[in-house]
Amino acid sequence: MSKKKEKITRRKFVNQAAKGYASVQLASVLPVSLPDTVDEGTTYHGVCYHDCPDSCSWKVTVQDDKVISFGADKENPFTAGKLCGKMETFPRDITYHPDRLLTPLKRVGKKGEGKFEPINWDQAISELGDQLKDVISRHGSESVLSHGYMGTQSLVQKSAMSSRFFARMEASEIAHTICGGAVVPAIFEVNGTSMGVLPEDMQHSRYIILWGTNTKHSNMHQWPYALKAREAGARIIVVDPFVSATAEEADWHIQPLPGTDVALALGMMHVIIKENMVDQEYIDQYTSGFKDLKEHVKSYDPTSVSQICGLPENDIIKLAHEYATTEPSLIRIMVGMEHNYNGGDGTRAVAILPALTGAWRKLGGGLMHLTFEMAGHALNWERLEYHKQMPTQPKRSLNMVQIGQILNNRELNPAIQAIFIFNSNPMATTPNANLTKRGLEREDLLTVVLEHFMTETAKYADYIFPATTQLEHWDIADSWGQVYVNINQPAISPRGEARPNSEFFRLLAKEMDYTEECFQESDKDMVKSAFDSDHPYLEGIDFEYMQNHGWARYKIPEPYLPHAKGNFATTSGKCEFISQQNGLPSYKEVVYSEEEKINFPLQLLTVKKTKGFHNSSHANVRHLRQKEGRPWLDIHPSDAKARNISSGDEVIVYNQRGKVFLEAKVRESIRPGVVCMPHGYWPSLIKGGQASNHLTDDRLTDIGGGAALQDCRVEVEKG
Ligand SMILES: Nc1nc2c(c(=O)[nH]1)N[C@H]1C(S)=C(S)[C@@H](COP(=O)(O)OP(=O)(O)OC[C@H]3O[C@@H](n4cnc5c(=O)[nH]c(N)nc54)[C@H](O)[C@@H]3O)O[C@H]1N2
Ligand SMILES: Nc1nc2c(c(=O)[nH]1)N[C@H]1C(S)=C(S)[C@@H](COP(=O)(O)OP(=O)(O)OC[C@H]3O[C@@H](n4cnc5c(=O)[nH]c(N)nc54)[C@H](O)[C@@H]3O)O[C@H]1N2
Ligand code: SF4
Ligand SMILES: [Mo]
Repeated sequence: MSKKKEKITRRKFVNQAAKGYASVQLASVLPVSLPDTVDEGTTYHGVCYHDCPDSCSWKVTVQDDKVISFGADKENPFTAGKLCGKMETFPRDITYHPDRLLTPLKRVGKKGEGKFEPINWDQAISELGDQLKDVISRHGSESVLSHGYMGTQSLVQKSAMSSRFFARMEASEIAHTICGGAVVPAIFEVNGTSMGVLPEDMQHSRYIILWGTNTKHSNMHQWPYALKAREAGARIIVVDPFVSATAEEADWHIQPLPGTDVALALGMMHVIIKENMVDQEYIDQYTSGFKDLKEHVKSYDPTSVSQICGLPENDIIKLAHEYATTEPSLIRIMVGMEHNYNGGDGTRAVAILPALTGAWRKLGGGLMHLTFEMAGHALNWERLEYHKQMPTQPKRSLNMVQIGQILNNRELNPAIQAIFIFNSNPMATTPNANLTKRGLEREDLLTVVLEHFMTETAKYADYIFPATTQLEHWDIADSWGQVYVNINQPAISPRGEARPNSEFFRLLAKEMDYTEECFQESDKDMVKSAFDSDHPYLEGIDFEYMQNHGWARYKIPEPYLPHAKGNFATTSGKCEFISQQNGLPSYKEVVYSEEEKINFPLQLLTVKKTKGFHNSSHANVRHLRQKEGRPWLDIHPSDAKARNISSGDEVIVYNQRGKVFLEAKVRESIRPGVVCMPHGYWPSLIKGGQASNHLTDDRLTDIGGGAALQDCRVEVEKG
């Protein structure tokens, strides 16, 4: 395979190591001893594959097909010389993990029992092809469900080949709703786009509200821009029902009850409009629906909002004042705020605020959300999403939040008879896991999993195929949190018999007699074709440039002031306060059954707050798990006292769906009536075998069919 190589001499290696580039050297990367000297190696460009806004660039140096150094690409300004803690040791922790799956496996025990025997690729693909043909002939192609998600968000291994395969088959596809399912459509209803203030322009802001996002932790390369702004006089406000790592560092932490953001934003509007702190000219020229909004927010007075949100009235008034009178003001949202029944309307209400005050006029002012549309414009999607041009298409889309219901629903027409799970671990990451388990236990369900590890989900497979990691395959990464594009060059040969997801689908396509040319395209060619684009964002950037540099920042005209003069991407071209589909945003009480209200009085938040895990990824890495310690429950002293619970006690958190054993941490960081546990621990690696999503409900958000994960009621008892 011809890879663009940068020869590295020993001197150069030592120099780079000294500069900190070679942040992880051989001894800590490989389970073998360190040779005395490193004479030379070959350095490759790569990019982090995680579903993370930062999409960091890395460099990896290889000698004799072994990784000898790995670390952040020092030259990428956004990566800023540092990968996060969990990724610094990625080669050792994931690629060379002793438990890595290195051969295809076939189930020999009962479903879920975890008993498998190795099988060779040819045999496994041949058996699978036969079984799949049988399923399709008896139940139709829509009885096959493709359940791929964002375990890698790099485009080739995420979906470029698999989408062709499932389009050709006319299978059912899974709707990707669990992350961004509510915030994205909601923001589009208001602004017609998710694009707003560029990440780097946060440094120009003077009032930054980090609204339901744990920047320091989930978007750590954004945090320095907040600090830069603070050095220049900005205040940093965090709106979060929990004292997150970011809230701890905020100038002001506003701690509303979960799911009440919509009321808080409407309450701010009430004050802003009543006290005439609006930018009337901006409103008149660039927005629609103000008259109705003005009427609507009259009922969201500080007294009423204070009761909904559980906040002092004065805080609501003060926040409205500070926000409306400090320029430029910026609201940063990501995903944290969407995971409740009011998630969509909360997003819409927050998105209206910058238009009301005209914050969009100044650099660093407005809303900062997701940046995926940059790549959407720049790259050649006709090639990347080739499946969209195929004459056959997936016919049915099913909501991943309710995978448990889907697998158990025999009334579906047709019911699901075969499922392909790749880049995802639904037993750990989707709600109501015990229901999913029941579905995956069905003897008549053909389950195929492509994985690096024997996850809780993989245990239920009939066939498991070992997948390559980011060090072993080609790929390309767009980003949803910054404005760089990266390529990923394979640096080492695949370990064992691991193969890229794309190769699995190529082989199976052949077995299924899918003879179309698109199944011949190589991964490298797919990467290449993505840069076959004449969009101005990619001016001077082609595949060759990417081979040499690894990454590129889109050529965005600056200063980037997307809505200084309106220019919204809605059908009216205006910021739409009233959505055509959903009217004005409003607060809705979450409906629980009487039984739930009585038996399960506490609201449980399951939050991605472990530094060492990425969703459920890395939670099987011993040193990271040791750092995180036992999974725990934050509980307020008043709730703990009522249950005779002290810090350090084992507690059982339970509801009608599941039961989880945790260690109590009694602290004020959580509000009375709310408890919080980390999300990400592998159920199989903690006591009792159940984790966060064994408790969560699979109810949907108000907009977009997202996951209302945080609307979850539990009771807690001493264990
Ligand atoms: N270290 C690490 N980084 C990650 C991830 C990871 O697992 N680990 N996951 C990545 C992924 S997939 C994503 S989507 C992003 C998500 O990153 P964020 O958008 O920051 O979302 P979360 O981390 O889910 O939640 C952020 C905060 O929202 C708060 N929150 C919960 N409910 C509410 C509410 O009703 N209102 C408000 N205002 N706040 C609420 C939580 O307490 C939490 O502190 O992070 C990415 N980065
Ligand atoms: N309770 C609760 N649940 C949540 C959340 C929460 O905050 N609370 N957050 C939600 C959010 S925002 C998200 S994005 C989802 C994430 O949900 P998932 O996408 O299921 O995330 P991961 O747990 O990281 O699982 C990804 C799997 O992909 C595998 N993988 C990685 N790279 C590859 C590859 O190249 N090939 C193959 N075949 N496999 C690969 C990894 O080994 C891992 O097991 O979880 C959601 N679930
Ligand atoms: S998980 Fe996020 S912060 Fe960590 S290396 Fe990957 S992209 Fe960077
Ligand atoms: Mo996510």
